[in-house]
Amino acid sequence: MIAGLARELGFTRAAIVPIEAPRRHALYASWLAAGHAGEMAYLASPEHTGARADLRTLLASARALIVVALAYDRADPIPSGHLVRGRIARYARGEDYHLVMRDRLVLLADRLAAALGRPVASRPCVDSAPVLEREWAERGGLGFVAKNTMLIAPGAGSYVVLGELLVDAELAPTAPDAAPKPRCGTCRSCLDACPTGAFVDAYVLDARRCISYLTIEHHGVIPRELRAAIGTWVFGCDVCQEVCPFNAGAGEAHDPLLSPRSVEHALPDLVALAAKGANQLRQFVRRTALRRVPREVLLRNVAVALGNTGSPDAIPALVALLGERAPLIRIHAVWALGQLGAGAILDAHHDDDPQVRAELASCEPTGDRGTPGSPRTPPRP
Ligand code: B12
Ligand code: SF4
Ligand code: SF4
Repeated sequence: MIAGLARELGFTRAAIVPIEAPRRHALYASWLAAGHAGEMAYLASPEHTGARADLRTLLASARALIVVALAYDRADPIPSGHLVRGRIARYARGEDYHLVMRDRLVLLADRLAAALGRPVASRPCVDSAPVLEREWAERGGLGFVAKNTMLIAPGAGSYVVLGELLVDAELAPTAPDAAPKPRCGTCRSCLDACPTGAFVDAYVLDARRCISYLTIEHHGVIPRELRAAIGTWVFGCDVCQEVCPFNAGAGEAHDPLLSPRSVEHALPDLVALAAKGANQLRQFVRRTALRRVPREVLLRNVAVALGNTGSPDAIPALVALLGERAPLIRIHAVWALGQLGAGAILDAHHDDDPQVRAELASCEPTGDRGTPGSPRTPPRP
């Protein structure tokens, strides 16, 4: 019944899991203890760690957990023109999946109540809710947790987002509770391809080095030694999924709401993005996951990406960013201009902010900066 209701609502996969203790909570705790969560302090709060250990903390009357996966668009649109373009992670190119997922889970609860002929107490969970989402998806048989830590649903691949619905209805589990079978074999493509070397080991990611963390969760100055490796990602990163053989091919049908809203929401013209004022940017990010970062953080990311394009066409946009009020943006614009060999411009820039001045001082002196448009590639960390 649940599978049918979920399919009607557009979910790619759905399963029912009994309310039990998770098996990987100790791994989660050791990940936190190692400091791999960086500044995501909420993950270590007693409310979060407690609720992740016991689903009933979220709904005391819970009798079953419905886990779902929703596929998003994996195809890159084909842009026209020869603009300097950045990249936005695939999950963030369309309607914010948090909104889509929550709405669907609420509908699923309504349909379940109608099918059972009685009211159902429920609690939808997605992403920021204190739930070990990948473990429950694996326990429900939706797929397996892979070396890149992604839940891979064979057939659909890893380009799926997860959600859960706790319900007070007694529902029969849909998957045999067998031990999950990792299917990566000897492959380690994702671990080797990660541009910032964020994997400590298979199955263990140090978020502090992950481009997704650096461009979305971390709102301060990006460590200098990681900036070049970020490449042209301005929000999130898909490299460890792009190289995965389980993502080869077209995949299964995805939700149309999760398709890129426009080419600019997938492969944005960085010069145009850098020039957007507050209102234009608000419009651009409306109802997308991009709205989760403040303007200065997005423009910080755009500055880094412009610096990594190696294109002289990026220089005027970066000069304009030097006029931004937020020192965070100016710091990264200075770095980016240094990458593009625009030493004369930096020599002429005077700044009142001590952090921006420190960034200017850490750029090499004029003469060593090369000619504009000839980027220096710093050594990999
Ligand atoms: C914090 C967080 C991040 C952090 C840390 C990610 C990480 N790998 O830990 C950062 C900001 C880096 C991040 C990045 C991304 N995220 Co995120 N993130 C989360 C969040 C909120 C918590 C994850 C967490 O608890 N991490 C701590 C680790 C220890 O737990 P875990 O990821 O569940 O890992 C399990 C395995 O590693 C396993 N494990 C450990 N050792 C071993 C050993 C073996 C043999 C096995 C089999 C398993 C295993 O146990 C762990 C506990 O279950 C979840 C939502 C949620 N509530 O769960 C979304 C979530 C994981 N993120 C998601 C997405 C889409 C992404 C990105 C793809 C976004 C992007 N394109 O930029 C990247 C992917 C990077 C990556 N390779 O993980 C999706 C993943 C969907 C999927 N198919 O797996 C989730 C589930 C959100 C959602 N609702 O869909 N994310
Ligand atoms: S999302 Fe990018 S930076 Fe993060 S682990 Fe995967 S490849 Fe590395
Ligand atoms: S790239 Fe290879 S090792 Fe990495 S998740 Fe995919 S199959 Fe597993």
